[in-house]
Amino acid sequence: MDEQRLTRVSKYLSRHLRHRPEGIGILLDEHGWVAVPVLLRAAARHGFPIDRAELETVVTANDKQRFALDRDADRIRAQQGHSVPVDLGLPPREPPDFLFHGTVGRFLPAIRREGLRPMRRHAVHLSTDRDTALRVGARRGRPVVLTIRSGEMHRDGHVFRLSGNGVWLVTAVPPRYVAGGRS
Ligand code: HQG
Repeated sequence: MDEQRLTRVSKYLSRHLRHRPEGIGILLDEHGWVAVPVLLRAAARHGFPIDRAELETVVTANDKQRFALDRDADRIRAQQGHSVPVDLGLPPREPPDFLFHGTVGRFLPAIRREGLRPMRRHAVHLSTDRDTALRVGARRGRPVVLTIRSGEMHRDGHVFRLSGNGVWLVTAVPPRYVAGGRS
């Protein structure tokens, strides 16, 4: 499976497992899962045939481990990043003292004013290292990395969860925990 096909299938799955299941007529269960044969049939019916082997390759080879199969490989879901309501069932976890968020300069005035908001997703995404945050920010322009005082947030009662692919999730970050911008 070449790189281009891998990316195309990954984008297609992200779209329908995170944002628009109804676009191909599938229903995600409350935890975000859909049966693999149901997904494959729906994709084929909507002009994007994917075979089972390709699906498994996309799950295992995905650069960010965006998708997970359940234990018996019967069902698939996106590990995070949803805009449709799903309960990923992730337990609360104590975060490290500092986490990082990648964004761009044009959002800084609003972020300073109101903190980080999840926008169209369910949660604000934070990473454990600056490099990942830089890459996330760079999707939108010249990246700025914000340092988040996550340890302090946690001590103040904010609930953090860690997705299956290593992204820290929190409902929002009030402005006082945003330590500083750095290009
Ligand atoms: C910004 C990709 C104004 C926030 C990435 C971000 C990540 C505000 C944008 C994952 C704001 C939301 C998530 C406020 C936050 N005012 N702007 N108060 N609060 N923002 O895409 O973190 O490839 O929903 O800084 O790699 O950029 O899809 O979030 O710029 O892991 O798997 O609003 O998506 O992963 O954008 O990216 P997003 P994100 P995938």
